[in-house]
Amino acid sequence: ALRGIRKSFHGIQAAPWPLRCQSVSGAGAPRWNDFDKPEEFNFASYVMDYWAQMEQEGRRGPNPALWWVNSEGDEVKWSFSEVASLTRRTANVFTQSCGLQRGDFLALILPRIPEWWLVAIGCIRTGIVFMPGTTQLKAKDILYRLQASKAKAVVTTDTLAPEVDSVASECPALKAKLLVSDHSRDGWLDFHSLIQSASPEHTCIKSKTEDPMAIFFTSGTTGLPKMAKHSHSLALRSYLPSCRKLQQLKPSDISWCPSDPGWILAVVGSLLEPWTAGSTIFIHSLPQFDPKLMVEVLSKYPITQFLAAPSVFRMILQQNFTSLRFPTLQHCSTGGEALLPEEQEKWKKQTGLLLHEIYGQSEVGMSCGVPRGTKIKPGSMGKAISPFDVQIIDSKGNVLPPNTEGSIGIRIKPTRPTGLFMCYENNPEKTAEVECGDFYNTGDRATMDEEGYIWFLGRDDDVINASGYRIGPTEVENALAEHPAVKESAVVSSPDTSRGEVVKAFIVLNPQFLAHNQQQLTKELQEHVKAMTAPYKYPRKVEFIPELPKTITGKIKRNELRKKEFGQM
Ligand code: BCO
Repeated sequence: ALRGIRKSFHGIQAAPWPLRCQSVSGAGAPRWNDFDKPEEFNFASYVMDYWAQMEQEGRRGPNPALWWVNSEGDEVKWSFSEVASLTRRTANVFTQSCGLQRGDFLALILPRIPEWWLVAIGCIRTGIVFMPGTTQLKAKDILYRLQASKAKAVVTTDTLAPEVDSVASECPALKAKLLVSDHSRDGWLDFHSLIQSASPEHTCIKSKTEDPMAIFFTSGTTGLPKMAKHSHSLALRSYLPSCRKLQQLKPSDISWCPSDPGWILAVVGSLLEPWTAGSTIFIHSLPQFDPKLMVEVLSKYPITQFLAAPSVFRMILQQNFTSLRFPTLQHCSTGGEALLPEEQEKWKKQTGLLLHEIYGQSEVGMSCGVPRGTKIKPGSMGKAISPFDVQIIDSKGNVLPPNTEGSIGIRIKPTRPTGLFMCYENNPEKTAEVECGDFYNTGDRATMDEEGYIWFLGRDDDVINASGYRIGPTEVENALAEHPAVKESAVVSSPDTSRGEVVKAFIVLNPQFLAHNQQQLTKELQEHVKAMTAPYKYPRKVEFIPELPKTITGKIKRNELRKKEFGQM
């Protein structure tokens, strides 16, 4: 793909940008306070075009806006002007070559390649709602996403194009398939050649802050993933003073968030936050996770800020490096799952750097955290980030006193805060289910101390958080049910020293499989799940049992199995 990028984009210069920016406040001097909600906001025109203009006026340093590398020594560096120009071309590809319109949904399933950033910003310029998805998705996952959203377009690479093709006939709404590749494929539009011939002139839409911008699929205890719909206020939030205080990114920063771009952690940490500040987004292709490679990258490149899930830090620490000193790294943040106090301590001892926790969800972006320079209480995920009013609530939405266990709630009445998701698309029942009095109920359990620091305890449902992935047990159980050996199964969370938690499946076998070698069967079932659905969900632990614990009405007692795993029974 990189050869294609070089070939296609070589010689494309940013068009001179007429001074058409709606805001010149940028992230250095936001003109809004945390509670303002301007009627209009568009990240492309307010942020990207602002920094392009700053560059053209010589008011931003020489660092690129985007710096992409891989392990083969290939590199792409784009200035803000180049990104602005390329994303205007991308916007024209969507509206002119693909016939897409404002409000259409587009599935964005790309690995860590520069085109991901072009597509996301191209969507924002045109008002097309982008739906990021991890490249681990399988045909069935893609089918569900395309059907549930009635997506009009999909953008992906050679690896997933066959999976899309295998289900496309069942997706009547899908009218454009865009391929990011050096090769052509029947029925697919070639992103690189279209972008080359597209005009670099495009007028960004004037989006209302509350117009939809992105959708994230997120798992629950039951059913298929829900579509958490976000408005442009997700991007506006990065612009507000409280968010700017969190990492305190500056134009001279080089920021690396290696999270898969299918997750909101990457959308916020590797798009909205750094570019709002005019920083460089650093991207490594990372086809496979490798803690040694990550250490090499942090040592080799002048990265100043690093944001990753706790499992990444944990797995780096477990390599037992003799030295972990990074010459330019100044600030580390982590979010997506719980971090243990001893892990924080170990990171500090080995690197000399503090590890700042962030708490968020697909529905809320980042809602709590430890802003740079403020007190860290190891084991706590920090305090609420304004304008979110985060409280610990009971099941009726009453605010609980300090140090009392309850659910983490975000106040939505009388005013829904900037940055909180709009709703679960096409699912008013599920949207209503998570409303609890005046609060959005995150489903996470915690306590809050007298200073407002929040201490995470776990989920209040059966959702599993394995190495930062939110996994619904029924998604795994449904995949297992399609294997002939499985009579029934119950999937729960189980503790793990590397991943915090892992997926564990308790399986009752069909009689004809009882005599099979259990080790072999375990492997076979794991591979089966990896083939049926996104492999990160596969059960890393499997136990065969004669029967599942059930209530009198026949409901599986997952709670009982989970408690056993955590030694609580
Ligand atoms: O461990 P195994 O080798 O047995 O299996 C791995 C992969 O090898 C395998 N796999 C991947 N692609 C495959 C495949 N198998 C078949 N076909 C494919 N195409 O599946 C397993 C995937 O597990 P993994 O993703 O956990 O892999 P890995 O390499 O162990 O990565 C470790 C981590 C820590 C890098 C990874 O778990 C990770 O990225 N975790 C963080 C997730 C994250 O960013 N979460 C944030 C969500 S957003 C949020 O929480 C809101 C916060 C503001």
